Amino acid sequence: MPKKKPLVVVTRRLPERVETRMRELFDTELNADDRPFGQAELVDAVKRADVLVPTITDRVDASVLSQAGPNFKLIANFGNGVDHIDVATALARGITVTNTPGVLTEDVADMTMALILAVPRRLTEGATVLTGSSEWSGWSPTWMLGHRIWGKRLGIIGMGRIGTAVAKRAKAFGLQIHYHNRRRVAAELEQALEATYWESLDQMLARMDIVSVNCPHTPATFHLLSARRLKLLKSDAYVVNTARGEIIDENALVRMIEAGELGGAGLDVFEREPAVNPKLAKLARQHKVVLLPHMASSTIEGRIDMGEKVIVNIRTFMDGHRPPDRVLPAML
Ligand code: 8YV
Repeated sequence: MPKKKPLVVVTRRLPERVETRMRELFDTELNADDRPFGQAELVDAVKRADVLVPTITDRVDASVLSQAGPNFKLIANFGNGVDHIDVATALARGITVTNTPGVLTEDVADMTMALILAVPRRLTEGATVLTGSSEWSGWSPTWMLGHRIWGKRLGIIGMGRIGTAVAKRAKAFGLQIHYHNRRRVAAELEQALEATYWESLDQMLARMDIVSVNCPHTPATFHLLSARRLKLLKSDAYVVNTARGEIIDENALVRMIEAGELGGAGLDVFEREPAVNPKLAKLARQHKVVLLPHMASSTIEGRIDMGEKVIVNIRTFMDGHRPPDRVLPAML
């Protein structure tokens, strides 16, 4: 008798090519209308399935995991960050967790550069001039002046894959690279980037013109940029976040920008997604911040690559081998 295909529940719509391949390989349940799963639907899925393919819009918490059925053995996350999954509980229950690292690095780094430029160079403000109700009065030497980023100090928090990809781009833009990371990176990489390592995040923050958040959200990085740390920044410093909203104390950030104690921010992620603090939206209308709706990794090529990683992880696991992108306790 042929081996029974695993039941794989996918919580959101994925690119067609990925869904087609998953249907060929597995007994796949897709989410045709793309409505996010509630907790009851997640529980129903883990009770019946062998594999769950969630995304950041699912909360795979201890309560969901405690109701998993006997066949449920793998969470093959569609995404890099796993802060929406209680990984410790999953591992304790013998459930393997995988993610999709590497394939969205360059796309996220590109959008991080876009946000690094956006506020200093008044990008969104300028773009609205030609689509607004009044006509453009024309160029003048003192009009629409921003600040150059060339020669400024960029402090990268989290020098992993994405942080490094940001550093490479930023160096080419003439920024001076500084970074804070749990570990110092290899000497060759530091030399190539002409990067300065700061063991003390506090000391780095006090000296930066632009700060980019590129670390994962874990219990250790929740509000890493706390009200106290934000106060260490120069009053014209500018904060960019394409990682997770929870890493910055968003209320403190808003208060400081409103009070003119910080230059501004470029944010792709928010503390209570998809809700966005109305005060941030107001600051965006004043062009003090640029807000994007969590789209730093949103390329069709990237989503297909992510889907392929999910498929490889499921197949390897089902063949009885270690999947390539296992999330390990040391990564939490
Ligand atoms: C994805 C992300 O869009 O992969 C991540 O961690 O933050 C995003 O870029 C999303 O998480 C997909 O689940």
